[in-house]
Amino acid sequence: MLIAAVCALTALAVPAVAMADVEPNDGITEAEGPLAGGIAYAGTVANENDRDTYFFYVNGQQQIDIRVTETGGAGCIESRFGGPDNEELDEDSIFAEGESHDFTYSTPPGVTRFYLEVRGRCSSEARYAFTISPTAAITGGGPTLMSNPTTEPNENAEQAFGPLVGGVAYTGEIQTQNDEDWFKLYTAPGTQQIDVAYTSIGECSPEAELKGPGEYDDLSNYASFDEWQHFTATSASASAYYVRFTRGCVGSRYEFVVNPPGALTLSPPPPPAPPTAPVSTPPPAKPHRGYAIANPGAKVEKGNALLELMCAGAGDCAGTVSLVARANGDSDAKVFIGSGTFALTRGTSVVLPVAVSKLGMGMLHLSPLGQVHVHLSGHDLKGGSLLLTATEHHRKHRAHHPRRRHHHRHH
Ligand SMILES: [Ca+2]
Ligand SMILES: [Ca+2]
Ligand SMILES: [Ca+2]
Repeated sequence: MLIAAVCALTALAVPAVAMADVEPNDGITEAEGPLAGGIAYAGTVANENDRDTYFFYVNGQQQIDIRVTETGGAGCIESRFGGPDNEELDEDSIFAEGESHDFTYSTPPGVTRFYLEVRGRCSSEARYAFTISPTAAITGGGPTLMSNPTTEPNENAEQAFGPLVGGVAYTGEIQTQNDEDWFKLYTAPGTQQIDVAYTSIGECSPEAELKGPGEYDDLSNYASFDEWQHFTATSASASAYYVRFTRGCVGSRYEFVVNPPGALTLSPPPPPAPPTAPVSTPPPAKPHRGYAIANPGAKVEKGNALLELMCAGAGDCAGTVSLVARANGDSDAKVFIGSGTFALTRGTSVVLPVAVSKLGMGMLHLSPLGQVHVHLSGHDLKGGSLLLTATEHHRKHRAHHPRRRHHHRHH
């Protein structure tokens, strides 16, 4: 028991020591990790051109401390603490010989990735060590992805490299002043959320673009050096997307990853379906409340008119029909101008004489079941025969608008 207690005390007081700094680890696309908590990592920067990049994952809301110590080399290091995309959270560029600096941070809920970078400041070698605590706050997570070089030519959509696989890191380079690097990816059927993470590896950044299937889907931005940026898009159905890198300067390199893997497929989207004829499923029979005269320029006059009814629905049609008019200038007052009864089997038609006793714009009222096509004709009609078509209530506005025009003409 005593031995166990002593061991536990020793484990607390003296953290395990691990050699880190396995080159290449220069930047986020080569970052070393994921690191563990409570371990003293040690490394060396060769000169001012060397930087060592590490990453680790924190589980949940924690108050973490990353203590970086200069351990040899006349204070020739600087260090930087980065967030999930290596955006800078804090930096310390002043390390005296043997000095330590603590990066402290309250982490958000969930599992979050953080980066730590140590850079050389002198032409000579410098050594450092660092420890992340508390130990229990640090959790596991995905490794740095292997970079997959892409091939030329890929100058346009037809030549685009791909289809890309999700969760794979692709790299490329702008090799000439007019080099364009195109990549294509296919989204899986259904609604898919895609994320394109991209970064510039060199100091000279190319422009990145995500081109979607829609006219306004294109996103573009300059890639940032050693920092992940993202394009996010919602694909409503299986579609082709393109990622393009252009501009920048000759020699600018980039890396990008599309996620999640399940949102992508290697199968191209089906060709756009030809316009399909409206499906002829007959609507259920329902009472027709009213029909407006479609031709607003025509007008019923006094006398006998002929009303042709065709039973065009799925079933038989029967009932009574009244032709009413709306009094001049008062859209609510209705004046009865004629009526008839009918009984039709499906697909047949009948012509009913309608006595027109009042003038006005026609409004046909039916009280039957069944879908009825109505045709009104006769020598007493001005402007020829009237085709009366079914008008639902929500189309009122359309039926009224021409009437206003009509009235204006007569004022
Ligand atoms: Ca390095
Ligand atoms: Ca290229
Ligand atoms: Ca190219």
